[in-house]
Amino acid sequence: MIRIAIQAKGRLNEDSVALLNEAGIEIEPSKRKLLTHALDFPLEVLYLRDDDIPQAVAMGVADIGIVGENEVAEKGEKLEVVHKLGFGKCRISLAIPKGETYDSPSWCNGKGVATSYPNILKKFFAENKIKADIHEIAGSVEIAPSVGMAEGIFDIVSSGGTLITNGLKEVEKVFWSEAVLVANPKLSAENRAILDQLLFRFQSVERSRGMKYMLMNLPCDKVEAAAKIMPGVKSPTILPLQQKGWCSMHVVVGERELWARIEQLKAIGAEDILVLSLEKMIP
Ligand code: PRT
Ligand code: ZN
Repeated sequence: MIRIAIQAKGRLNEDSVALLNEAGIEIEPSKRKLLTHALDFPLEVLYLRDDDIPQAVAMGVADIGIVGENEVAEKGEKLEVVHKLGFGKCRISLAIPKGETYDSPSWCNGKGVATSYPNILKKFFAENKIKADIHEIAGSVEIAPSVGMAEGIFDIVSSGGTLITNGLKEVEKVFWSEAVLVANPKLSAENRAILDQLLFRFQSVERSRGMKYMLMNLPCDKVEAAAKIMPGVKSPTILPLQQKGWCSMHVVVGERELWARIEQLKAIGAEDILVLSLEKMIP
């Protein structure tokens, strides 16, 4: 049995639960409980605040966890980052009142900067040889300049809307983050095997994202040309139609290139094109 720590509520909770579900792992929906069991996989789910996940995994209270790279870097615990998960993308940036002129981090010299990420900020200041005051606050960092608590802020940004609403501008993008799967570096061999299984499922889910399954009819003498346009994963599947001289071609394709490829295929005589959604891709 492996124990995973995920965020109890907040920005990463929904995507973390969805990822487990898509990997075929049903977890009891009750969030009133701190600990729940997966129904058909040797997994327990521990719901925590995101700030507590790095330490919980480092201490072995949980074996693995899903948390933002920002928390991993800030807490500095000894963790193995197993895999990037592609959601919860954001950055930690320096922002200052929009009327200020800024040309380098030296703007911060002698000033106060409010943040929930003092360690990452300390490192940024050290790298840029800045001497400034770090005001650590737990939340609502973006209001610090307007209430006179600090001159600048160092906080998470995703769309940038919150900065604009608070009359601030982003002047340095310092740290890029997304949700990651982390593990205790001293997992038992049994739990390492379960982690590998879980990772394999996560990767299969990722692989199928944005992929479509496509079928079309085309004259058999166009199959070679069509396979050049749509090489598929290994190569296309070709089946004969009952109508002589016609074939059916099946292929997996990325959604982004779909329309361009369809134009090319139609130009060489493909017809009756079907595009279906794809649930899992197992290599
Ligand atoms: O209760 P708990 O401690 O678990 O949650 P929390 O309130 O500390 O964290 P939460 O749920 O807000 O965020 C969890 C994680 O999501 C963060 O640690 C990041 O890894 C990631 N993440 C991704 C974000 C954002 N995007 C984000 N936009 N975390 C916070 N924000 C904030 C941002 O600071 C701003 O105040 O959301 C606001 C909106 O951002 P804009 O730029 O889109 O306006
Ligand atoms: Zn938090």
